[in-house]
Amino acid sequence: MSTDENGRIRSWSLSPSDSAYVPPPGAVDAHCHVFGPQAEFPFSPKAKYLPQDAGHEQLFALRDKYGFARNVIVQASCHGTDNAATLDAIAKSGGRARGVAVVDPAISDAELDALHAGGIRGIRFNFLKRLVDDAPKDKFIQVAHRIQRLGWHIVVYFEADILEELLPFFAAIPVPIVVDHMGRPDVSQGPDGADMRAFRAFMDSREDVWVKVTCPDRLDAKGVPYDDFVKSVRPLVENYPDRVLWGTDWPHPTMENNIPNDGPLIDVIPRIAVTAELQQKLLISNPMRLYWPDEQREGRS
Ligand code: 0GY
Repeated sequence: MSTDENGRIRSWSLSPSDSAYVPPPGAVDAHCHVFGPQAEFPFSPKAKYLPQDAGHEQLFALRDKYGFARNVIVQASCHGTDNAATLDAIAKSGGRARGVAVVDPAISDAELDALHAGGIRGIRFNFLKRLVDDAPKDKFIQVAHRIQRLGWHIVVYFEADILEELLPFFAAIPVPIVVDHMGRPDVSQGPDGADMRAFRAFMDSREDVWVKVTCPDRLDAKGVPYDDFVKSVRPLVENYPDRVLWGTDWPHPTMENNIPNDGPLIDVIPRIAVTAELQQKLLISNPMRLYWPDEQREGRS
């Protein structure tokens, strides 16, 4: 584990290799985070991990290295409900980043409006016990109703073993639902395994469920070149081409014991989205529809 003198962990590679795959112009990294810098944006006292700084400059350097055009910055649990680091990164992106916030359910409408002005387009509900202390479903549903007027969506992070128990909660969400990392299926089961079948049933239950086909490093225990992930996920991209999103997950929170190399992660893209058309949807038109609908309507992307 890479820990600094203050006990802060590093979960990202300092020298990621080049990727063979080059994304098409306008590609969006629709799941990434910023950490700090701590001196400016302190971590939450409730944070379950204490990372080294991974700020917007590093994120935008990674974006440029791999040929992405835009980022969707998802508030990480280590910053709790203080979205200042995410908002600062968005503000410094020159219009090339938008974000997903984590909020106290008691947030006011005026505060929600301010988040919208700062580039936030969704709220994240995290159900992973190792990352958050509680996930109050009743309050989450109230917030989901209150963001409807803003045209936002909900991002949910959960593990496959609680998908069924969450179905009534999802049914009460009145806005689109975006699922992080496919709800963490066991990809070694293959595309027809129990986890993927249950997830597809959820995708089929309503047309406004979207999915991030992300994190081979978290989901494929066999590692690079992530063949199990590719085998399980390619059919999902082909069956739901208009509802899939992709992201680097940089700086790979909590992966300090198995730090991924970003190059091989990016090289998974053309193996799960095997045509130029699928890649265009996955990397450009789908994330633009969710995060930059204003520019989509004007025909810019
Ligand atoms: C991810 C995954 C993780 C962490 C967080 O907010 C977070 O801290 O999302 C994880 O540890 O699985 O999407 O970044």
